Amino acid sequence: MDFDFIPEEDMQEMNSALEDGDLCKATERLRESLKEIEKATLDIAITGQSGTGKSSFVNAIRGMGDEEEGSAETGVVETTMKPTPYTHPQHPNVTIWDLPGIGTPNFAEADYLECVEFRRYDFFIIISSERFKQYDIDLAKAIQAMDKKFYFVRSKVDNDLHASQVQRKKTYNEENVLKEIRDNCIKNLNDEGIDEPRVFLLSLLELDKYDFYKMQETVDKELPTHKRQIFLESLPNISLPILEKKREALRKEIWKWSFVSCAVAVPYTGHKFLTCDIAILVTSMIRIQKAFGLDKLSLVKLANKSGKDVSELKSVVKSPLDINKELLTTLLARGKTGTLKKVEYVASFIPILGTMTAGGILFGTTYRTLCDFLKEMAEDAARVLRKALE
Ligand SMILES: Nc1nc2c(ncn2[C@@H]2O[C@H](COP(=O)(O)OP(=O)(O)O)[C@@H](O)[C@H]2O)c(=O)[nH]1
Ligand SMILES: [Mg+2]
Repeated sequence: MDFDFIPEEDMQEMNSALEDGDLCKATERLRESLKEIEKATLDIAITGQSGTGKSSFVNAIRGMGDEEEGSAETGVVETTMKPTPYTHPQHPNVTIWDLPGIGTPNFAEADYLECVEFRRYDFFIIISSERFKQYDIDLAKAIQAMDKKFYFVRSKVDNDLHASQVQRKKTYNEENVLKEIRDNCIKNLNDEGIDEPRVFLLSLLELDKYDFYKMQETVDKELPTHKRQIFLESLPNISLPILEKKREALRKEIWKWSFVSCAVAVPYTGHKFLTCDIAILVTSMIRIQKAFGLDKLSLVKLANKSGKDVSELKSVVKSPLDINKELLTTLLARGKTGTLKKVEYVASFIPILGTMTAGGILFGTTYRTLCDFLKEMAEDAARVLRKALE
């Protein structure tokens, strides 16, 4: 997408935010909504019986390898009685909880949800590596009764596919095998009284395959608005469609960041002294960088996980790794030189900002600078992903 214009969707949102023509009120409202998004927390509960892949899921969803420090230990017999929280390394507001299997002998089924303090979770993921058992089904029903959301994950489908490949050398068809597994799971859950269960087939060793994208879309749709952003930003950068999805979600925030950062300047305008609130913009750029896994910590983690040297990954990153005031000032200055760009021209006619053309132009420059930055980051992220998979 080319960012030399402001999309209709943004224009409409902007116009409705500014409807009553009061710049201060509009800015305040935007600030509040940005703050709400920033403060949003996400607590995801992973449950299911021992050995099904819960710990593997916890690691995969946080973009971590099983051997990495701070990862959930996999392949061990369950001994935990208590939910174990795993904070997302780059997004501390996101916590994945590895819950003890409901089938572990120490756990009295009836008390399970109370013991794990079910209220704290935004949604539950119930994992099984075979057919869903009575425990899973009872648990799903209990969660439903508590008015909480849950999704079924059928893990280890890579094993099923492999087995089927060996058994049916001539007639093997991946799509058919997956459909068979999916239909079986759904029928099994239907028979037990769960209507329209959401079942996603995954391999926790290759999270980007099979139903992960579909699962992410479903969860995204069902989350409250202020939690969607953090959910999308924290998804592991494992495939191009996920990167594209993040880019789209972040793009929608850009006009808000630009507006809030520029609004401080408008009342005091006088073309010469017009500046925007740099801190807000630096924070949003850091957020973009983190979402795409291009901060130093994420790159080191990815290097470890993919067995590449971090310098190799960095070699395909074209944008600067250090985001600070100086960088932003340079980018804004670069954006300001030359003739008025279409985006600035359009922005200078945004009613409330357009009353002071300079405010409009400043907004336009900021908006375009962030859009360009986002575009470059998204492209870098795609190159890094390709390199890591090489
Ligand atoms: N092939 C394959 N193995 C898996 C998958 N998920 C987990 N495993 C393996 O199954 C074993 C148990 O996984 P773990 O995450 O410890 O299960 P937990 O007991 O539910 O936490 C480990 O050896 C994992 O590597 C998967 O999707 N595919
Ligand atoms: Mg475990």
